[in-house]
Amino acid sequence: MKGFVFDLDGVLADTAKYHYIAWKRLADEIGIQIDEAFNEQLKGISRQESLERILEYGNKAAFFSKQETAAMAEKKNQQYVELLDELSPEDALPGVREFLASAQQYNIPCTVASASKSAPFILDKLGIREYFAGIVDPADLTKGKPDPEIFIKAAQLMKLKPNEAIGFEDAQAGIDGIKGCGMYAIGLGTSEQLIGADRVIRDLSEVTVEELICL
Ligand code: G16
Ligand code: MG
Repeated sequence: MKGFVFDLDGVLADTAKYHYIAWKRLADEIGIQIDEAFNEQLKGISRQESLERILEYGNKAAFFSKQETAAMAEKKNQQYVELLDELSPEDALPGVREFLASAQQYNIPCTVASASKSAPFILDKLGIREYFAGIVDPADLTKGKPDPEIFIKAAQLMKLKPNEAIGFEDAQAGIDGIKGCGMYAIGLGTSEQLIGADRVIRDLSEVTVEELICL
């Protein structure tokens, strides 16, 4: 294995809680009740598609125009970005910094495959952006996760074929995308939640660069 591809939310940092707070505020305003169980379905899913899922869940999709939903998505994002201001280097999940520093020592490139348009800002806040050879721009994608496109692009940024890299993901949509291009998938979570992952771990402190490059 010659490179690592990282999802952001749920792998490098727990930003899902901020997405949830911002979506819940918006959903409350339009009279839709969402809870944390529903929020699981939004992990790894783009902003626009997340909003569509919320509106469908509340049977309100037909009530809003394209302009209105665009304004709602923008409002949610403003709230989300305000909440991100709290992020600091201590918010990197367990093992993240150590793993990235070790990959750098072994000269193994790392890239980010996140659906979030705020990925560069978050990596700066966490103080880990310097470890990445590239970040896939979700604006360049024709399809979001579970389509493999984002993971193929992440491998290309390292000049690798997908099957020469390992992808880390916490969402089923992401595992499906990784496996859809023949990449080795490490899921962060439990094997009941992450069907099809080649290996499941709790967090990055459970693996070493040394063992993974030998796969
Ligand atoms: C993350 C989150 C999703 C979010 C998406 C887009 O994906 O898991 O809940 O909707 O990014 O974020 P933004 O609205 O900031 O563009 P990932 O791929 O990092 O897990
Ligand atoms: Mg994720």
